[in-house]
Amino acid sequence: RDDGYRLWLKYDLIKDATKRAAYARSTQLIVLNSTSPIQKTAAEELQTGLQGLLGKTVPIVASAGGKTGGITLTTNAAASLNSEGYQLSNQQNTITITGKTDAGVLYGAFALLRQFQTLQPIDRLSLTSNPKIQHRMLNHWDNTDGSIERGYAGQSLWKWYELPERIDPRYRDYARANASIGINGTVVNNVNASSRFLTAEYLQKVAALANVFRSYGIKVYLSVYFPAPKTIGGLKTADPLDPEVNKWWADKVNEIYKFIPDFGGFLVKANSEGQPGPQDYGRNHADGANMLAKALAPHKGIVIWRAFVYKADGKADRFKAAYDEFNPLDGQFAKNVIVQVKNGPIDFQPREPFSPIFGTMPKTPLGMEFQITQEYLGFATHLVYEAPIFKECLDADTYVSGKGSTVAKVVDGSLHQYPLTAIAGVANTGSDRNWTGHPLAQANWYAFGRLAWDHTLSSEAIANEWVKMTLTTELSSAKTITDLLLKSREIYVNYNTPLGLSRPWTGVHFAPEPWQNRSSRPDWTAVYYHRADSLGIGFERTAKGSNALAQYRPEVQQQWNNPATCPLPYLLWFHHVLWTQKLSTGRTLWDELCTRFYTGADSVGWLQKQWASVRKDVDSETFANVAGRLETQQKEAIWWRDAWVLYLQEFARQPIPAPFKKPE
Ligand code: GCW
Repeated sequence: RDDGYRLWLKYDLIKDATKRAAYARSTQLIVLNSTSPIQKTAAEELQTGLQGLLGKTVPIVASAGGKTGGITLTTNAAASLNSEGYQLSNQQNTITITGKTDAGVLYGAFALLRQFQTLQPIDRLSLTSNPKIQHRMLNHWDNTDGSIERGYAGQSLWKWYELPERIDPRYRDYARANASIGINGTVVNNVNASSRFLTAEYLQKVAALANVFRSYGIKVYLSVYFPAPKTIGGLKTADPLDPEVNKWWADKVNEIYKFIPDFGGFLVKANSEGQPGPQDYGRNHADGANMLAKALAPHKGIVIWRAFVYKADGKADRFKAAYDEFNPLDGQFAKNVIVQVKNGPIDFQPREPFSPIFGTMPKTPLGMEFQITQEYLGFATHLVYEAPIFKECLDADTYVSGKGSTVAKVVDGSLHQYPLTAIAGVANTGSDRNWTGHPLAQANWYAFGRLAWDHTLSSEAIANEWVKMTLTTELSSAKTITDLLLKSREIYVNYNTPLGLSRPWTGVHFAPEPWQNRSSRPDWTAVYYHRADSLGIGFERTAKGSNALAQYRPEVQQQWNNPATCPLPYLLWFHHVLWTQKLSTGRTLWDELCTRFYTGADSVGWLQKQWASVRKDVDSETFANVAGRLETQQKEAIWWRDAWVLYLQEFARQPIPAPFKKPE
């Protein structure tokens, strides 16, 4: 029985005895010649993994004593690796894991286990790997009361009421899972932050978590509430240029480092969606970020300042807001500040063009923010494998320094030589036994970590690796599941927001509401985004409309500014297109939309069939869990299709094209 708790660290016995014997030859000892807690973790993880995979207890020893056939852990400051990279080699059945640092050894240990888990040959093992991005982080939108904003897998993992005294063993399992994919930082609380997290009461609790995560190479960060000097400091202002406010933050930061000596730093959402910030005092984002940066600098802490901002203005184009506020500040941020940008200009939609900011701020380290939790992707009910979403953005060419200036090269610092680099994923974890609600959503956590380490990996390779480690090593079923994961995102897009539609929601972000125009803000209605009318649909962002396209380099504009040549997945992001317009597919816009809604919904049936075919190779509990969720998804995909088609038909006034049938 498998309830999914063990994630991709299952370590079930390898069935093939010949394989086991081959691996056994090089795994007779684990040689640990270090007192570092992180290296000790590495050795123990190897021992745990090998116990399961090979069914034998491998001793951890301080010296090989002349014996061959073991695994040696070692650090070498002169190795040509970056600070967290590793090297694996096998010579005469003796495996060496080399890191420049202890963390490198830990990542190397997990990489070696991955070789065994995915049944790779190891005789001539020779592998070098370096993370391309320094700060690889999860952002938890978790609150003091245990709820999670946009969390769909139960309550928060952090039991604030029990901390710091009781340490839930799950905290360690969380750290193991993250370390195994190279994640080295975690922001434990919501960006819509409570100032309570900065009180001594909570700092003790956060310190207790940090104590668990430390030996897995993971640093803890906090989201901060910008006016905390007022709410918990008793000051009259939180103006970032006020000397007393500066002193308050400096003292607070000193206090934090007493609790957590290796504290990572702050994440800040300010002047965004009603959150206060420096603009309340006539200051700008750089003023706010730099004030916090100054307090953190003596401790080597960093500030991650979010660029997710837009005004409650029904006339403006929200697409342009972040660029307008941040672009003029390029080069004005302190050295220990990273500006964290969501992948797209709006908000984690099923498909968005990359944020124009990535192509326009060479003097400011820009971090990437992806959303792993499926806020706009059917929560934990619909199957959407997200690696293709992440890759689509990372591989996009900004042209900022000519052809080949991909978003990935901006974010990993190689293009502009950023001194600091970061990538964050808004976590999809929660208190559900299987961590992510949907068993296959574990793949999204996994994929985020693997891409944060190495953005050149393919979505397919990551999916296949995850499937083999988590579900089955039977080749044909592993291939079927990989294929189903890879197609899942496009299927969702087809019934949810095809051809570049976006945000057909108001508050809940789950059910179709393309007609919903009652809202507390003029920019939170559905029509604000889709712009359907009697002539056509889509948001005109060329010079004929909001001209948001002008925020991109000319080469990028060229790809998108002509409706006749704009790739169909992005069409309605940039153009208001007539219902009767013929598209490159030979269909009119109306017929193409209908075709996508219908085939998208039908394809969920295909997902179900594919899943049914792997039954014999997947554990029964996971099988039934996924099958049940796919059934719900099928029902809801039809619901999406019908809602959109019937609503848009009121504008388009056209029949549903054959062979599709009008919904009842
Ligand atoms: O996507 C929106 C979400 C908010 C979230 C906000 C943000 C944490 O609906 O729940 O707030 O983005 O990213 O700040």
